[in-house]
Parts: sequence; C-alpha cells; structure tokens
Amino acid sequence: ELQYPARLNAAVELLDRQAQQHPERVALLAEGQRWTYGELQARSNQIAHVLREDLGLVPGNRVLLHGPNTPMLAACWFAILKAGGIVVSTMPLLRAPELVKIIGKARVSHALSDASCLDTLLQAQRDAPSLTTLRSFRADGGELLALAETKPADFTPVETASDDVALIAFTSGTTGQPKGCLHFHRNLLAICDTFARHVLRASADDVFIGSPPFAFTFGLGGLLLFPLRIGASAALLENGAPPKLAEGIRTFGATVCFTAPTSYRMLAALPDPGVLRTLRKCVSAGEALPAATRELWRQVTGIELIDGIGSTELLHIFISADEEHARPGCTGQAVPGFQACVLDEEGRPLPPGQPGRLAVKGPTGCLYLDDERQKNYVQDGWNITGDTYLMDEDGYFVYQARSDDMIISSGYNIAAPEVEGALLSHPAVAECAVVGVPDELRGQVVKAYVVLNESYQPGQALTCELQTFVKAVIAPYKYPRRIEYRDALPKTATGKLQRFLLRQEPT
Ligand code: 3SK
Repeated sequence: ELQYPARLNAAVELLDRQAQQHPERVALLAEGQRWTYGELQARSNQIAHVLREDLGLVPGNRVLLHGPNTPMLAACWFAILKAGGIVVSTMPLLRAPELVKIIGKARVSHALSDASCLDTLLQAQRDAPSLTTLRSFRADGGELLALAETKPADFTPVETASDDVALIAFTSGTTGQPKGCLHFHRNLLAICDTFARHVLRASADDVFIGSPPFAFTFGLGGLLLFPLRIGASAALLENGAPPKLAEGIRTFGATVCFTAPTSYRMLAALPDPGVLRTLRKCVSAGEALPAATRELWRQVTGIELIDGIGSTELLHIFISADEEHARPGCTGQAVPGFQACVLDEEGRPLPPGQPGRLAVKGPTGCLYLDDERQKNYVQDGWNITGDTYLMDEDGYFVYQARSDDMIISSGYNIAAPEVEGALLSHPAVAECAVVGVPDELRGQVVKAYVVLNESYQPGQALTCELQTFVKAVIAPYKYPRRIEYRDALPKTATGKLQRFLLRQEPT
C-alpha cells in the first residue's frame, strides 16, 4: 500500500526534489525552448510569488488554467500548488459558455491563460462573476511573465496536507454534462507510483511526448507528472495532431509516447515511419484499442502498445499490461495498487467470462464536486466506471463497451466497439462509430457511421462489401444493418467518440 506523509505538497515532491538533485537536467522541451529543472523551479517560484503578493491568492482558492501544453503552462501548474491554490484545468478548445459553467461550478476566483486563448476566457469572464483576477502569459512575454521576472527565484511552498485538494479536473465524459473531479495532492503522486512505476517503467533518460492536453488527465500524467517524478524530460506540443506529433518525435528524439488509438493508426500510415524510430514505449488510452491497431503498430514500429483504461474520476490508468504481458483483445490486468472486478446489476461479483459492470478500487477514487452522480459512481466502496467488461480466468479484463454502448438486437447483446474494430480492419475505413437505433422488429439494429479513407467512394456496393466483411470477421448477427457515410464523427475535446449524439439523431 502507498504511504505518503500527512503534510505533502505535490509540487515539492515532483519538481523541487528533482531540481535540488539535478538542476541542470532538461525537464521540458518545446519548439525553440529548453527548460532545465532549475529553470522550471525558479519560474514556478516566481509565479507563486505573483499569485500570493500581486494577485491576492489565499490557500484554497481555485485557479483556472487555460492553454495548450507549454512550459509556461507547466510552470503555472506548479506555482498554483506551491501557493496553496487548487488547479482547475480546462481544455484549450473550450468555448465561452463551457468555461462559464466550469468557473461557476468550481467557484473559480483566479485565472491564468495562454495569450492564444485569452479572448474566449475574457468573453466567459463577463458571465462569470466569481472570476475577479485574470492574467495572461506567453513563452516570451505577457503580463504574468513581466510580473514574475521581478520576483525572487525561491519560494517557501505552502505546507498542504496530502489530502488537500490539488486539482479539479472536469470531464464531459461521453454524455455532455461536465462533472468536476476532485483530486488530492497524494493522488498526483499515486498515479506515478502505480501505473507509471509498475507498468510503464520509463527511465530518467526518456523523452516523453504525446497529444493529450494537461487538462485531460491522461496527458497530465503522461506528459508532466510521470516524467518529472523520475527526473526525465517531456517534449510539449501545442498541437498534438498526428503530423505535428510525428514532427515532434523526430525533432526531440522522443522515446515514450502517450496518445489515443486513432492517432496511432494515423502515425502508422505516415509515408515515412522512420521518423518514429526513437520511440521505445507507447501508451494507448482514451478509447478502446482495436486489435487491428495494435497489430498495425507492431508491424510498423516493432513496438507492442501498452493499452490502458483510466478515467478522470480515478485520475489515470487502473487496468493495463506492459509489453511482455500484453494480450491482443485484452486491456490488461489491474495495475499494482488497484483492485478490479466485474459486478452484476445487484453488485455481486460475476465469475470469469461473464460480462458485467467494471468496478475498481485503489489509491485514487471518484469524488465529484457537488454532483448527485457521485452515488452512481461510487457504490459499496467500488468505483463503477460505466464500462462493461469481462474478466478471464487469468484476471485479464476484456472490454465489451461503455455500459450505455451495449446494443440489444433481437435478444443479442452486441458491443459497439467490437463492430467498430471489425470495420476498422477493412482498408476503406478510416474511422467509425457504431450505435443501436430503434427498430420495430428487432428492438434495436446496429448502425455504423463510417469515415472513409481517401481513395474510397461511398455507395451501395461498398456498403454490401463492408457488411459481408464484418460478417466474416465477427459473429454475423453483429453486422451493421445500416451504414451511413460521414466526413467526420462527433468527438469530445479529448477525442472520445460522442456516440450519444449519433444516437440522438433522427433515424
Ligand atoms: O480514458 C481513459 O482511459 C483515461 C486514461 C487515463 C487518464 C484519464 C482517462 C480518462
């Protein structure tokens, strides 16, 4: 079991300890920037001074952080914790009405924003009376940096308790209603000391890179907390779309990558996969990993993907398998430190092989900010993640669907991701989403929304071909009776498919 001292400030553990041991080591890289641990520590100390002395922050205040992944955003992140504040992280692409909801719900008093998305935040501030104090920053200037540069490079961090709240991470999940997940200082260390330590097993020589913003906790762990915990480096990208990610991997010689399955598919299709040659560990999460994507990545790079499932509620990955223990079609086993099981509707454990509700316990857990959905998520001490899984005899968990993505057609249970996986293994299909739509005869039928690869044309002939193909890959009753072609699919800011939006469309 993980033990942390009662008094603990995660910024001290993650940044100051490393900076003390090796101030000259590179902590963060970005386009035209290279920050050592010493520099990151000094800048975060200066910003902590600004927060306390100029912006009137008192411990417990909630500070909204807004911007793409940059070294300055990272410095602000640690400055807030050092000053005793609580980080309220927001996705850079959010619109003003979404920010207004978050500011109101989290009672945000201060905000620090990258200049590139300041306008949206200023627009939100007009309808967000709690937000009184806002400063912007850029890598090479901005009002925050101008103030910070007048401050000393040392700061005495607030002695927070290990179970003081450090972070409020918002999730829109796949349903569209944002929930604020509270995380303690100790949670920020716990994810480093479970998944990262036991499954990822990176080293101080590694260079981390990836696409998710810090506001998605998959990115926060993978691109900030995990590398800093072990004194490694992180290359930060403002735009993590596959072409930029590939460029970043090449420029920074990245060795550890965190991104989603779709992105791995697109990287694998690059004309010159040689740019990926420095990679040695690749983590996939955020969406179920189709077996075809695992296979493709192995063929192109020789690397076995480390698949994982996590949640914003539990902060990071709780089921996974390292390269040696990976099994195609399985997410993995409970990460050391976590327990996982499959429960029936009454909360009774199901025997191996039977699909049911995934339940997880561990050093992190769901604590929603003022939300009645808390009682659905935590039942009898178990976190009910909303995923349908089965566990095999060896304790490997096999993903079936999000619980609300199970399609019941003519009495058959059909998992949407399985049909998606089959479609994705056809060369015409770039992306797809499968939902159940009402049907008089069968209750529901399987409908697929398909985005085609460039050289393919939609039409009846292709529809028949795809249907026949799926019937040959998985049990024929699961084939999509309806197929609609789209240019793009609806996704959350973190890249998760919003199947609920497709379900809401008239059929
Ligand atoms: O979606 C996931 O699987 C995930 C993974 C790590 C951290 C957070 C999330 C939501």
